[in-house]
Amino acid sequence: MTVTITAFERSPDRGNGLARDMRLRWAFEEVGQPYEVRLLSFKTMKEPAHLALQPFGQIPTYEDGDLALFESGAIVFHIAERHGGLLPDDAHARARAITWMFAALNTLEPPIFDRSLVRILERDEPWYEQRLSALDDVIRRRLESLSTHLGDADWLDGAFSAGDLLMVTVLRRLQGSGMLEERPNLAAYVARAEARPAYKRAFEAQLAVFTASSTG
Ligand SMILES: N[C@@H](CCC(=O)N[C@@H](CS)C(=O)NCC(=O)O)C(=O)O
Repeated sequence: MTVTITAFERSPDRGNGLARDMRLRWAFEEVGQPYEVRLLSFKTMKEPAHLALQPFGQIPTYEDGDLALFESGAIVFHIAERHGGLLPDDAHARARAITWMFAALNTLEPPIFDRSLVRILERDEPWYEQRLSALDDVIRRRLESLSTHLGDADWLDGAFSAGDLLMVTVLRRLQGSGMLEERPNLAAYVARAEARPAYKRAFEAQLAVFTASSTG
């Protein structure tokens, strides 16, 4: 049975690969697992059938037979556990890679995602500049620490792992802000990940959805 995930019928990021289905697509491509995609409108995402799969009415979800999952990090972890290639075999190295998965989603993603939301939703508010500047300060501190950890290495801990996959999907949201470029090793880290054939296949697949929705 083929695994099915859900994604936006029309992604608000206009095919830039920032929606969280990109993480799943990339993980599937890295491990060589075929998948199908069910596209959802914003309206459909809030209806009972989807809420039964994703209690918060969001994408992505994952269905494999009678197993249904939500939360992109949990799904990437599930994919990585079921297939070789995204988590090391050595128990300690594996635990460290999982730690980086959590670091991406718990330490880096919250201020970076908040920054995106503030820029969209709070631009006309009197506190906008102050709030953006406070978030930028937090993000810069996080990036400095990450940059120091990464140093000259290609990946966060040895071979490319699910930790890198999630971290890069989070960092990509900063492209265009100038903040990644302030840390050349982080900009190179993201570029290195984006050059992976699996990443490119995943990106093209989600872009094709946006292109079809714009021309259809
Ligand atoms: N923590 C969740 C976040 C899911 C999420 O925010 N999904 C976004 C798309 S990337 C969404 O569905 N937004 C529409 C909405 O919240 O109504 C995950 O990682 O899966």
